[in-house]
Amino acid sequence: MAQNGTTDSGVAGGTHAPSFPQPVKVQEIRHTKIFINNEWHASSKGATFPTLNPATGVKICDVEEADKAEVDKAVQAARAAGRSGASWRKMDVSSRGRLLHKLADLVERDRALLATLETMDTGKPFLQSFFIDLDGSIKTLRYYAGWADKIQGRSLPVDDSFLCFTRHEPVGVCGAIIPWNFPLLMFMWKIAPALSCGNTVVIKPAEQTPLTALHVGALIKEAGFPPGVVNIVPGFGPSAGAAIASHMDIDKVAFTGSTKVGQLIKEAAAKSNLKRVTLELGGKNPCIVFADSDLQLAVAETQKGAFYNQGQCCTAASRVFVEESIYEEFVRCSVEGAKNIVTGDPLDPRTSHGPQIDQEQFDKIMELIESGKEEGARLECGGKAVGDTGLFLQPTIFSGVKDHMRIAKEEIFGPVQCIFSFKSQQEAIERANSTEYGLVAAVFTRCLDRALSVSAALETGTVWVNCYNALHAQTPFGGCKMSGVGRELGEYALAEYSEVKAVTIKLRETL
Ligand code: NAD
Ligand code: NW8
Repeated sequence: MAQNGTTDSGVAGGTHAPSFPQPVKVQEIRHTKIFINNEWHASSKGATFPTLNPATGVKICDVEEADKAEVDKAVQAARAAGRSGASWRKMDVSSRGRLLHKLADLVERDRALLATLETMDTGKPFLQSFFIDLDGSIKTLRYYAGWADKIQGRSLPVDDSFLCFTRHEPVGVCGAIIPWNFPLLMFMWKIAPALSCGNTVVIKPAEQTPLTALHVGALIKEAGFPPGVVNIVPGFGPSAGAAIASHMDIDKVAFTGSTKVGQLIKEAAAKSNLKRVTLELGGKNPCIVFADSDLQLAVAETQKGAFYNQGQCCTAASRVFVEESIYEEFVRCSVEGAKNIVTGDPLDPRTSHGPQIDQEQFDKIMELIESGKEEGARLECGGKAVGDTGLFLQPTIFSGVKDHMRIAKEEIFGPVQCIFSFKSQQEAIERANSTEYGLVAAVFTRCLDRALSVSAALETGTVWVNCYNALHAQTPFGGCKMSGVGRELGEYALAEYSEVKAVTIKLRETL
């Protein structure tokens, strides 16, 4: 399976002693229980669920299953921890920042272990876990640590008889429901801004990937966060997840996952207590490659965009529009690049492409690949399983894709790149925008004016110019249209986790 002997570009190169980090030998998974009030709890109804390694199909361990009863308990703990007078609320705000930095220190200390657990649970290549997921997690914690003592209200001019000012207060108990594609990173994207603003949290990891979140539970306790500030409820969507979305005593819910479940979350929030909702949903993200672009760069970045994390990214570059005059060359170079991707054991440092997360996702992707063939797209490479465990899939490229085909319209969430041809800038923009999604887009061109005008015309929350997946803790991330509601990361995310209170004081006339 792994074409051992070849190395992935850059990271694992070198013939001497390995200079890259190594996975940790995990003898036993230490944290498999429900984390409430800084204590580990068993399921009240005695239920557990297995978490599997998608690279081998072998069970890693069983995890205690949280259900509505545990969510209720977690919400009570979070409510008590966030009450005025509780230590979390009385704490000097810069100490909140210190705690987030301390947590970042502990994540750095356990970096290799966390990267190993992430790779075992998701199948993503170890070096990607180590360098991307862990790096992003640590940066997110440190970025919001820095905000903790800089979240300020304003004083507002009215007239001499009033003093008006705003206070940016915590929203209260924040629920979070996260997916399996970036389990640790999404955990940090949710808890870091929430805690920086002084909230408390009840968070549910995805049932496929609970392990890194639970390890971080132990680190949260070790860092010294007061009990109840963060509570982790591993469990399933329709039970524990739905209990969060419809809870009468949760003030806000942040969700990342499918559009279908996003709709359920917003509906449950509306029907229960009108809790605030932020949603980070899917995408059918367009890239527009103009003939004047750096072709090798455009090929490499769109390829990374399509296949990164086995295509299991909300940001996956699944529609690549290429200007007619360079179309053939672009397809040829893309196919050449795809054939060099090394599929194999995710713990092997040479691997750059691992398995899909589970059988259900694998089958859904294969079905869409079949539909692409049937509808007349040209399969340039891939399209088949690798090896015999069932979950490894070759990087797949379709050319000659037409806008009406299912592969052009539906989110695939797998390693499938669809390449289209276009004639004019206006046509490319219109076709890029003709989707109900609006998460990210990319433009490849050497012309500054074109880059700016096309960026303005694209209906997405992010536009990358001559790059892809360029995420930073400082930069807001989120979707337009059916890709979501609200923004994560950056200063903008603070608004999603604070309630603005206006205080107006009538002054006695003294003049
Ligand atoms: P999902 O939306 O079902 O799962 C995401 C999270 O929501 C998980 O924690 C899950 O337990 C929870 N959940 C599921 N049903 C729920 C409910 N009724 N109420 C509350 N919470 C619920 O996603 P999935 O089934 O794992 O994947 C299906 C598709 O979703 C994928 O093929 C892909 O298109 C999309 N997806 C998107 C992202 C993203 O980052 N935007 C991540 C994962 C999956
Ligand atoms: C937060 C995230 C990042 C970061 C770097 C590189 C490649 C891909 C991703 C990524 C702070 C700092 C850096 C990526 C992550 C999440 C999604 C898609 C791509 N994130 N990165 Cl959903």
